[in-house]
Amino acid sequence: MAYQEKELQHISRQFQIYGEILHAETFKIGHINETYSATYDQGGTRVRYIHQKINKHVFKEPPAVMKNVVRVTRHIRQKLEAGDREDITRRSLVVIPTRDGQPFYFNGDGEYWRTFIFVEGVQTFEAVQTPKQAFEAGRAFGEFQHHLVDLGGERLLETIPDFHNTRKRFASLMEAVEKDHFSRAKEAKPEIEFAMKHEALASVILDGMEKGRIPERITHNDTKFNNVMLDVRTGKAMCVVDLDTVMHGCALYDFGDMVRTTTSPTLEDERDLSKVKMQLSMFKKLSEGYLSTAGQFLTKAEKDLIAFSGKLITFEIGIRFLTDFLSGDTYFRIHRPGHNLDRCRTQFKLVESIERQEAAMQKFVGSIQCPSPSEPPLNDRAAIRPIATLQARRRGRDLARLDGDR
Ligand code: GN1
Ligand code: MG
Repeated sequence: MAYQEKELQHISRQFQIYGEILHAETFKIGHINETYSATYDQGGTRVRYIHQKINKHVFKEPPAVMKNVVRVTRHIRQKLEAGDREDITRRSLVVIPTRDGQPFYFNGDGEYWRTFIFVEGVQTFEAVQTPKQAFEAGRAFGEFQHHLVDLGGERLLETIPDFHNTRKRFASLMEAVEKDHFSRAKEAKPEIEFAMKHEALASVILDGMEKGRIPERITHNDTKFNNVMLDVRTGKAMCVVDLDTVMHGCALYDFGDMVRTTTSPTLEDERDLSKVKMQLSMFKKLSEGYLSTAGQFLTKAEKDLIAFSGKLITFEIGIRFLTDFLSGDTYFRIHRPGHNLDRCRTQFKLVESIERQEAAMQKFVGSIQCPSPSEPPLNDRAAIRPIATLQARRRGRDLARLDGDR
């Protein structure tokens, strides 16, 4: 990753930002895109924006990615406005268009850049620290899915084909093992065996969807815990980010990735495997949070596979890391030799831990009371009162104050 100050200044001038750039720094170190935060002087006030270079090797059609992102963020914004929510630009990403009205800038080097409002007063974490954070992550992604249940218009574009097609992911692994271009298969023998032993997992949800038992929905598809921004002051989830893979999928894939990234106290590349475990206390809060918002639209078939989904997605990401290790580390950015193999080992250890506790996890989910479809999610009840009611209440308060003054 190379931050080129001159280049960034040039990029920044292409967007509808009314200010002068003061400085910029590398922001989030994800595995895929390059992200910078930049500070501007705007009429004497400092404001920040996010500039991001889209990884065009991973996202073959960046304009399609941005088309989806604009549709999704606009839809969510309308929902928040209709609900009279406060702090709307901290609750959903806002895409800043270029000076000619495009949601991205395509520079002469064939790179695609985009800009978002910088959400202030929030933080993200690589690993969960408290059960409350797990609850918030679940609630936020459940609300995200809920907002998109009625997204109208044409189908969202598939930004990465077969992204969560676990059968194809498994087939790619087998191909990489067979080719073994980098002679690394011997180093990963136990992991390859583990994957082969668990092959049957790959078909469970796909079969359910193919047979129409599990519905297709609009989902986030990359619900890592570090993609939820938490308010610094209250600890409440404000905004979910990283919307490049929002497309049609299965709600359970999103929940599964939350289990993968919120229930173990470790990072995704922890080398001390004795520390890697699915903590039931975290899972309980995560699923309560998720069902407080998603519980009103999920079907029984989906709810029945909630614990399983954690095992499946952890397995899926594990085989993706393993495939990349065997193929020469071309997809996920690595920071040391063997990094993808370490990441794979951590995932498989977590799969085993989930496996041992799956029955208890599912039993707990069965005991959670979900909100009924007509009922707004628990945390939102006050916030989504009709505007007229809120205005009447405010008027009432003002009158009471006047009465007191008399
Ligand atoms: C990638 O870049 P990041 O961290 O948001 C990947 C996810 C994986 C994740 C594993 C487009 O996400 O699918 O789950 O790494 N994103 C893409 O950490 O492949
Ligand atoms: Mg991502």
